[in-house]
Amino acid sequence: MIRVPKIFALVPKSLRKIVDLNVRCLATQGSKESQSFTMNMFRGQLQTNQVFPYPKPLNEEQEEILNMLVDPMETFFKEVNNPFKNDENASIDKDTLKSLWDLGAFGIQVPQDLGGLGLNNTQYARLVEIVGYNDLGVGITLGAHQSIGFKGILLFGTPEQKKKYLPRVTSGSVAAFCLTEPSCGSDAGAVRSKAIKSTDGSHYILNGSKIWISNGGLAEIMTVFAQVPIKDPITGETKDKVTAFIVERAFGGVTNGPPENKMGIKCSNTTEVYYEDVKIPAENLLGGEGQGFKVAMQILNNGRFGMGAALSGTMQSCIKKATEHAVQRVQFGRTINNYGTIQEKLARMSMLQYITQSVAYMVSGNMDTGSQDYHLEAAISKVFASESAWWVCDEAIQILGGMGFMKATGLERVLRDLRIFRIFEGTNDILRLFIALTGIQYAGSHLKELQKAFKNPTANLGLIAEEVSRRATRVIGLNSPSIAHLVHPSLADSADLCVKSVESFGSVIESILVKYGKGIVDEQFILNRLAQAAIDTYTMAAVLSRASASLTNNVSSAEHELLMAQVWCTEASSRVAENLKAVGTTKNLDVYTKLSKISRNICDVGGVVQKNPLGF
Ligand code: MYA
Repeated sequence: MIRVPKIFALVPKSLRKIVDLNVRCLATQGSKESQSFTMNMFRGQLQTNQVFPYPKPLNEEQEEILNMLVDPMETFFKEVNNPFKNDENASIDKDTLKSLWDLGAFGIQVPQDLGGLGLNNTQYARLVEIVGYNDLGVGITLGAHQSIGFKGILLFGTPEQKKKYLPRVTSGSVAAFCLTEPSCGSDAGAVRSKAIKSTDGSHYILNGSKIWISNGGLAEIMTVFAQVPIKDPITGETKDKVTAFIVERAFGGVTNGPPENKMGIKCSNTTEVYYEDVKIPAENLLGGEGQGFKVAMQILNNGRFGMGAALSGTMQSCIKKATEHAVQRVQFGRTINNYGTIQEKLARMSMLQYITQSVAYMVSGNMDTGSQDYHLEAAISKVFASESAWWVCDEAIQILGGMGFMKATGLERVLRDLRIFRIFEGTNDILRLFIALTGIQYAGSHLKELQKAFKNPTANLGLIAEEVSRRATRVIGLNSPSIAHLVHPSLADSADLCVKSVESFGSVIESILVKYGKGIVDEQFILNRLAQAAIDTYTMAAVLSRASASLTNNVSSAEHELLMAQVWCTEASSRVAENLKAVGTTKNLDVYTKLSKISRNICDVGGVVQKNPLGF
């Protein structure tokens, strides 16, 4: 009989008889091995394949093609588009839209033989970065069309659907993504629109309505999500399941409300859309009956890096305005860029832009080289970009002072435009939970396997030995995993900070799983802190990778990038430690309980509970 090694004792008893780890989570990764850095971080493991070296997915020809498109795009924004006018009119005029169609900007990723530019995600990222630099309202018109509007046809369309619709969406027919309803916002599965299949199976009849649909008043072609009653072939039970359809306005019965009066991205068109007895041919089913929820999620996952790319452009333009002001504005005898207060602002603004851009191109690069495991990183890209851009624009306004508050400077419009980015395409709050729960599920599945292995240790010695050795190195601190060989030598210390964050992540997740089991899904105070720690850790890895590549290739800004990467890793690793501590200490748990109680009190009385201090 093979003896189980004594080192077995290194695995805590609690883990050997792990509590119910059937964590019901938001995602599906199961126990499949993931290449995602973030997913593996939840197991305390370093998976660096998608992080190091920094992706460089374009060959010379692709770079050349991209360069040929960059100039006309920049010229369009300099000479044709007027963001002030677009905002003022709350629309984009016909000539401006026509120029965008002529540029091919509505079909960036559609294959060339179907009328598009045939670009990959990285090339798309570069072009939308220019869009984000100049006009986010135009960006949403373009993004709602291709990032989500017809993305489903690109990803899931049959060859016939692609052949029929892609040439149209590149030559004048606007597309829209129609998911949201009054009852269905963050809860994407709560769609009420209904499509009933005809008895001969030739078509569906769709009824329902959608709200806040970008391009809703312009779209000729829509990806629409509706419930379809589906009979289970085994149980015979009929259940409604979300299903995706390609719907043409020309089918009849499709109407829309007036353009919504919004805070920002005013020139983009947002309306309600109504479907009344719309007859959809059965061949317009997208991705199969009952597959609509996954189709929607995949479309959203696939488009999220675009927001990161666009917003890195927006931040760049805010930083430019703030810098131009800071170097010429004299106060107290010196230009204000000489003061530490302004220096810290500019440095932090620039770091956030650097990280946002590094993450966006890392995700697009991974997607272009065939990764399927990019969902958490895409969510991080969206969350990080939208929060950073808001902060950067706000600080730019602060640096400009009174000037920043004036419409003419253009920053107030950008700030208004930016506000929605933390809300749509998955609110940042929902995406934080998605990141944390998906990661936890992945870690949980591993622990579950381990739990099974311990039931029959002799048959699973390999798995157990590997785990035991991992734990031994963690406990003893010897031969800790390292990424020193993957980063430039000047970043070795910063890389250690990143590794430490990953390692502590693993042990914290394990103890959380042991403590809460499946109940973790309801612990949102904890989940938010874990998500924040994951965001900080992944962004550390992304900047380490990019700065290392710049240093190795002697890029002219390499020393500047080194400074930003070092500062980011120092500060982010401290935040990770703080957040990981905050999920376990009695003091913090007590704070969450109290916060929850404060909120309940507020809801009980319908607002602020206390009176004015003078009793008024
Ligand atoms: S469009 C509207 C955006 N709306 C949303 O994003 C909705 C957010 N809600 C959700 O994402 C989901 O409902 C959540 C799931 C995450 C809350 N990837 O029972 P479940 C799987 C892959 O846990 P729920 C807009 O804003 C899951 O594993 N799979 O689901 C316009 C499970 O699978 P299985 C996923 O509790 C903006 C199944 O689905 C994912 O309901 C315009 C059910 O899971 C996922 N992410 O909650 C922007 N999630 O059954 C314009 C779940 O196999 C573009 N699953 O276990 C701008 C572009 C930028 C500018 C560009 C310039 C050009």
